[in-house]
Amino acid sequence: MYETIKYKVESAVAWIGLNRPEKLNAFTRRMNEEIQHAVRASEDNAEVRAIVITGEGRAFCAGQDLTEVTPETNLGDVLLDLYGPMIKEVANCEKPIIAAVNGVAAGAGFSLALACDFRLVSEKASFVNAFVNIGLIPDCGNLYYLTRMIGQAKALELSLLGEKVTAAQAEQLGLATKVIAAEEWKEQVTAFAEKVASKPTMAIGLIKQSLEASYHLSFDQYLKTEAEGQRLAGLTKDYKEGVTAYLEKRKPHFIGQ
Ligand code: LHQ
Repeated sequence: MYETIKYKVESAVAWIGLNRPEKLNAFTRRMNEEIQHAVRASEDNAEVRAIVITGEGRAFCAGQDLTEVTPETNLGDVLLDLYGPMIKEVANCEKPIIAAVNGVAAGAGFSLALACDFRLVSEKASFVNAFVNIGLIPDCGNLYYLTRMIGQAKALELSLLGEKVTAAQAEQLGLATKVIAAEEWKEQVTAFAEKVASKPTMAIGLIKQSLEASYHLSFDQYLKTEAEGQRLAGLTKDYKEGVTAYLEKRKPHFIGQ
């Protein structure tokens, strides 16, 4: 069914592989829609408790396929109609999403990685805020995330210069959850994803919502939101299991409910 991505679910992990390797997995309309669809399908599938987005071949994603835009393309409309819904699907996903950045992530490909909850970064990978190199501005929430993650000065530096940031630099900046050696890539990404998938999935969704809410609310409003989140977390089976396991001095076995 998918033409531009690979999709599979294995051991509670949904794997989304951007699959246009000859074009460094650059976004087409179709790929954009398929990512959105696959994230939604993963969200709706109770079996899935973690999602990994990665790239086939040597790149993660080179951003918009520049052979697909014409001078007549209204870029604002493309963002509102196509990229916005895709990036919101990722950003608002209640399940944990991991960007497994296997190679270069440029332009909207960088933004996609930023919208995920974790960035596992291959030592061969790099990030390029390439927009300025073609006379555009960072999009798909890029600056929203970048300023929060690495601060205004560095966010501006990356955005105004459009230069390659290596995996080691990304780690120093705080962009990388972990940098992984090329020969250990597959097994470490799988182990990390399965670890995340074994956590209390409902609590993870509520933690993500709570953190996002903190940016928009007064402290008083935030405390109310937090209390509601905790009320819901307290109703889950995983909470009961967590406390029981703690008292019984054993490792909890969470089921994501
Ligand atoms: C590509 C691309 C590409 C097509 C490599 N398109 N072919 C959203 C709304 C609507 C419109 C506007 O934009 C946006 C958001 C955006 O994402 S704008 C930013 C778009 N992306 C870029 O500007 C990045 C352009 N690419 C690069 O800067 C480099 O290719 C990177 C840094 C990604 C990789 O560099 P290298 O590793 O040196 O590879 P390369 O440059 O040799 O690329 C390999 C091939 O892939 C090459 O084709 P060829 O036929 O010569 O082998 C490139 O033309 C092609 N390619 N990116 N975005």
